[in-house]
Amino acid sequence: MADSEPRKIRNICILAHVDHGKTTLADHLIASSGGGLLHPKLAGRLRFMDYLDEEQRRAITMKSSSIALRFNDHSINLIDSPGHMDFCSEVSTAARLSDGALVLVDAVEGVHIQTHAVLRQAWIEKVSPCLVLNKIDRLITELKLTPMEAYTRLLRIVREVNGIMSAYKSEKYLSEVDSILASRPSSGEVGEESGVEFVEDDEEDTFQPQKGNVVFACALDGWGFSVHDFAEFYASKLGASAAALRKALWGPWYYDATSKMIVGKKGMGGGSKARPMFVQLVLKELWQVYQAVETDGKKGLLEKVIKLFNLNVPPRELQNKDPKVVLQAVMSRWLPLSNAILSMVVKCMPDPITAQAFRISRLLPKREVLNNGVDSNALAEAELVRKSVEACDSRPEAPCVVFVSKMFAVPVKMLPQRGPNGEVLNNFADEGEDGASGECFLAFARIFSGVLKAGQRIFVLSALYDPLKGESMQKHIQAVELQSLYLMMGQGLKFVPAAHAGNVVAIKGLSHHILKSATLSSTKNCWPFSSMVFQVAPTLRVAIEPSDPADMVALMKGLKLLNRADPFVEVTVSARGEHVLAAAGEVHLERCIKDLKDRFARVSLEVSPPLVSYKETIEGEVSNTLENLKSLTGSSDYVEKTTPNGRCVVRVQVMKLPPSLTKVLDESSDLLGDIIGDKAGHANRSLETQISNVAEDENPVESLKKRIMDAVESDILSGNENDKEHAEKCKRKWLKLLKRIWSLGPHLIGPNIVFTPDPEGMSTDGFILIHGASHISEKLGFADDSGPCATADRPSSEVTQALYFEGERLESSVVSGFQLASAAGPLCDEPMWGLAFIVEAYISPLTAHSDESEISHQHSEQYGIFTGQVMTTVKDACRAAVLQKKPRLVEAMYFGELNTPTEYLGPMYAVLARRRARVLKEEMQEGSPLFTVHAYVPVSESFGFADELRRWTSGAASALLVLSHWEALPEDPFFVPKTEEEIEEFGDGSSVLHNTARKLIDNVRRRKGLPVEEKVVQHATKQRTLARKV
Ligand SMILES: Nc1nc2c(ncn2[C@@H]2O[C@H](COP(=O)(O)OP(=O)(O)OP(=O)(O)O)[C@@H](O)[C@H]2O)c(=O)[nH]1
Ligand SMILES: [Mg+2]
Repeated sequence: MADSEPRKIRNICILAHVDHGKTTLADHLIASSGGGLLHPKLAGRLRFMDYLDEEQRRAITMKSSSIALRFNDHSINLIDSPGHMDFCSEVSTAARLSDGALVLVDAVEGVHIQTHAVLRQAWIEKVSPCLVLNKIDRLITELKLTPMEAYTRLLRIVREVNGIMSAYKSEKYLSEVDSILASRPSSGEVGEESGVEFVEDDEEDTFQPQKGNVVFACALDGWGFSVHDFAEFYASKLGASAAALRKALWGPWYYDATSKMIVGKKGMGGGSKARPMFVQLVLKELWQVYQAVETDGKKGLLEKVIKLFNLNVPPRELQNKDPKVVLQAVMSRWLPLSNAILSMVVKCMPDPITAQAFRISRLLPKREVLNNGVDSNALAEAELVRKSVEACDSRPEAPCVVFVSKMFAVPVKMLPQRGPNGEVLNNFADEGEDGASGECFLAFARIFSGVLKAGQRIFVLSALYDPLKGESMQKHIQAVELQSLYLMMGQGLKFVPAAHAGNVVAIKGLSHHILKSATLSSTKNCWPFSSMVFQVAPTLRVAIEPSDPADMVALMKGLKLLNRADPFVEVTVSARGEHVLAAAGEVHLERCIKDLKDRFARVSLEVSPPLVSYKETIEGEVSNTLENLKSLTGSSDYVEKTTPNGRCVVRVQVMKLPPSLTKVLDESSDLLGDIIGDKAGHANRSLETQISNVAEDENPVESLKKRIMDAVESDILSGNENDKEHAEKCKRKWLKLLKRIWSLGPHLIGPNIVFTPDPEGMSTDGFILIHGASHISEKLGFADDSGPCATADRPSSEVTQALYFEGERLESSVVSGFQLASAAGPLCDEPMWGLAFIVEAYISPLTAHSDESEISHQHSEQYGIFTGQVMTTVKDACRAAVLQKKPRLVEAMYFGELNTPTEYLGPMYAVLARRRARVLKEEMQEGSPLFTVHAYVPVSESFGFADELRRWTSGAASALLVLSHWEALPEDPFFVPKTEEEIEEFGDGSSVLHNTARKLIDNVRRRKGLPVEEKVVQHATKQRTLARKV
């Protein structure tokens, strides 16, 4: 099978929203064309492709897997994919290996959020889609629609899906989410451009039933048809041309029985109750069969249909007492599902040769190479390789190019034990640690050019490989000898000695060379395929440890295997030494843990509650910038701390940065790292790709400076719309401040700033001020030459000079103190967010009452310690300053899109309210009974959200969450009710339950082992009450 002629191959995947019937459909295709793997009687119930226990138990697909089918003389590699959000990375891996996609839509549920996502994925990967409108039976039996109503509904779904496709085509697509999250309004230019394209591309719908690329199906009962199937039938029956019927069986066309003509609406005459041909000739017949089976008295109708369509149904099946069996017996013979689907696949989907010519620009985009200094032979060969991928050259002498879209684990015992000639294969060889764990890793791959053979030597190229860079690329290329090749039959594997271009296979022998995905090539002179696009990032993090510490090694090994087996999991070790597992969502996480426990680590585990990150900030009246600035530069409002040896006094003031500035700093951390880290050459290169709105020739430093200025200015303007003078004053003050940026934190690039102290606040009483240096301002281009010169006013006495010298050396301690503080705030040791500090550190000379030699000894000894003292004191002072200025907790927010039928709106709002969600907008979806609600949901409240929503709405509501932004909780974590009203409203402060911020902080502190103030004894009465209840 693996050596079919490329023109006779189709590589396809099934994509859809969760539960729209992908795996059920696959069952029918396997039953009819899978070479006896599945008995037709079990089709639709077995869910053959869901072979993992967890998939069967939960009844959802969790991974994409492939099966080779045979239809007429065609080989069809079918990949079933999961529809659940958590596994959307598997959709990317499936789409990459396919040329065509069957996009399913449940006729009752209509287009859902994952339908959008999979259409987008297909579009990005240049996969040709066909539409399957599934679960048509539900329109008859559940919604009890008339054929006409059903037609209107189907029409609307087809239109909607076409609308989505045309939006992608015109590149005008900006999802709701994107537009809300986009920080900058799109410029007029872009709008105009796409407007032009939009007009151009309005031409043709992607999905047109009359073209045969839409199938109407009921995967459960095993039937389906395209309008072409009916056209053939009616052509002979009505004596019309099949071609005319194909066009007229969808859309506003009517059959005039008297004149035997196909006419438009007008031709039917006003007032007539005419129905479009699709309703009259197609849907009506279907409805009749369903009704005939349901109501005993109408058996005659059934016979009429059997006769009309000349069906051969065994009487035994017709007499069955179960109406479902009768229905399936008739329908699957009348309109066999697999026939309808597979003929559409063969007819409307491209073979690998056609497809690769079209997909090449996505798979291997053309590289612009400047022809100077590169190895021209290498370049020429790489071009040739690209050409042979484009042509899907399957000759043995063509370069062999393969793409591996994921690695997956199978138990070793599942591998075929015997080769094609009956020889026993040694499956344990060369698998090392994997062999010992009973798991073997296979690559899920497609051959794009040449012939791949078992035992062949091949190069594994990582995504960063560049054939023109020679020696420096060594770490991105490895030479490997492949072991075996298999044809995938769902869970089963069939040994094949070789496979030609255009086929999908599993490869053994790459487990130690590929982690997630890679390109394989028989020559070094080949560019790696472009990376796949994933819809979400793994964001749900938990810490994992073995229940028995002795099992640590097993756990680490297990994590390594899991990381390899799952394309989307991330395993890291946190700063505190915990093993952190990141998954895409709760269902994904649960499966990972189960896999770890049962397959990869085989030890019992402890899993922490999800680790949620927070930030810490202060409450700041953003609108009152000038006041803020005054409080920062005025000298009264500071926290003062002294080092233990009394030689250094630290005064710290803190203020909240304008939110827009915080955002710019946060978003530009990579860029700042490049600028600050002095990696100038590198910076220039990486910047253009980072910030898309930077014009090519614009200096990235300049543009960042401008963004910072714009952020500050917009903030000033929004706060002082009416007071120009005030605004000017603020701006001048800010400009001055921006010349004094000493450092950013945490990690030197975070969204917090420490400014150098005001040089005018001068040294007194023998104490001198550590000036600091505005390094960052200089690097960002803010400082100018006229800035204050710190050395100008230096007194010249020897002692003071030594002191100045010491002060300069202590500057780094001050910065380190600030770094420590900004990395761990006072509330719960989480990083600070959007704060500006001014640190004034004064040092005094050593008191000279000992003799000289002792001083110098003491001096040097204490100096070592002194830097540490200064650092700690600065850190403590910064943290204390934050505590004094109304500290607030900042939490991450999801943007959520929820869909629900109107009747469940109430329960859905209840769930949202319990989760502290903020509703942004709600609207009725046009032409459907669904309501769409947009809301912000705190990440900390999102765990179990989907489950709760499902429970409360009987599964009718669905939600999609994407990470959006950081937001400060307005609540004061230290709020204690004082006035009578407050006590009445919030209690006497004995319970922290009302205080969400406090609760969250305490949770983090407990997790980190920090002291938590729990008023256990203080409120003993409360405890007694509790005790009595128990
Ligand atoms: N009424 C009706 N139910 C169907 C039809 N097709 C599938 N179902 C049911 O829909 C449910 C989901 O079917 P699956 O095939 O598992 O759906 P899926 O798209 O593979 O789901 P995921 O892989 O988890 O995304 C099952 O209970 C099926 O029996 C249909 O045509 N009509
Ligand atoms: Mg499925």
